[in-house]
Amino acid sequence: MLERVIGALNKASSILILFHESPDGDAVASSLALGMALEQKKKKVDYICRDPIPKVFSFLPGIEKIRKDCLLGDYDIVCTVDCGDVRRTGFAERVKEYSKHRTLINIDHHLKNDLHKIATINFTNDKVAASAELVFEIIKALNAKMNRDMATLVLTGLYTDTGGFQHSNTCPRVYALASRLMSYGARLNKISQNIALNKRLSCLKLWGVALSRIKKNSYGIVTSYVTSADFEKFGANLDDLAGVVNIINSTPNAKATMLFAEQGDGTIKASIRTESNVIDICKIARLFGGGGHKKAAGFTLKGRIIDGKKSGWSIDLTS
Ligand SMILES: [Mn+2]
Repeated sequence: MLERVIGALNKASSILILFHESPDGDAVASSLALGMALEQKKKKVDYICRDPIPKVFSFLPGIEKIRKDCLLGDYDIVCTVDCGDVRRTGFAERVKEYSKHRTLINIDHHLKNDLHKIATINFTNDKVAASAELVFEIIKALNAKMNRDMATLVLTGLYTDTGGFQHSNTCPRVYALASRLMSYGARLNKISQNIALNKRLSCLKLWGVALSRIKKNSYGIVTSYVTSADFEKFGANLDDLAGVVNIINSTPNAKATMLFAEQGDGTIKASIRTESNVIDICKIARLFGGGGHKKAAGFTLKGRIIDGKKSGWSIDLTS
């Protein structure tokens, strides 16, 4: 499949790179790395994402190039990166239409999904830790020169999707690639400074609330929640919540962790994590119309959180 991807990219003169809504580090950084390699090959490259890019990623080289919208038809190729599902591209109808007549390349490490069915070429592998690993292979096969910025971008994807090399998808291959990227000059220190450290005060206070509400039931399922009122109280936003679910999941003997957050628009975002090899939480997320990976997934519900204080909390799905 790699040869087909390279063949198509070499022939194209303009390429649109599209990555998933509520973007994470892997989506943003892998897309920018791929684009940088293609720009080196004198291609016209644009980047789109439906949602705003979280501020923690502002240090990434090329971040200012990402746009909110554009006409897909203007490009010879559309590459979707890390999307998981056509719905998550944020432009489902347009991507479906585009794929009927033009070349759609799907680069992803999520399990086979509907994007898989409509793409002209799939360069996918759900055994790798991050889309960044796949993008690295493409960059190499394009014979692009791996510079410091590109290496930093690929390493950012690897870093974020392995939770800073802590999740169970961190394997010898991941470390070997990280080592290679650092030998190209990738700035690991800058990545960890920006992503893991340097938390805003509002973010830490929000985490405090989420952590204080941890409950573990008799099945070993750990839950917590944050409400719109919490976000308002601390001047925090949804981006600030990223990462705390992993800390909650460090509860001893937790089978799985679920964090519910009101998004302020009448919906609740649920993030699920597990370190167990026998539970596939992506299947749970899919039951609710969401998706993700075996060990990190999520979904969205319509409703609101009722904070019952002493009597506990619940989710009201009727509102
Ligand atoms: Mn990813």
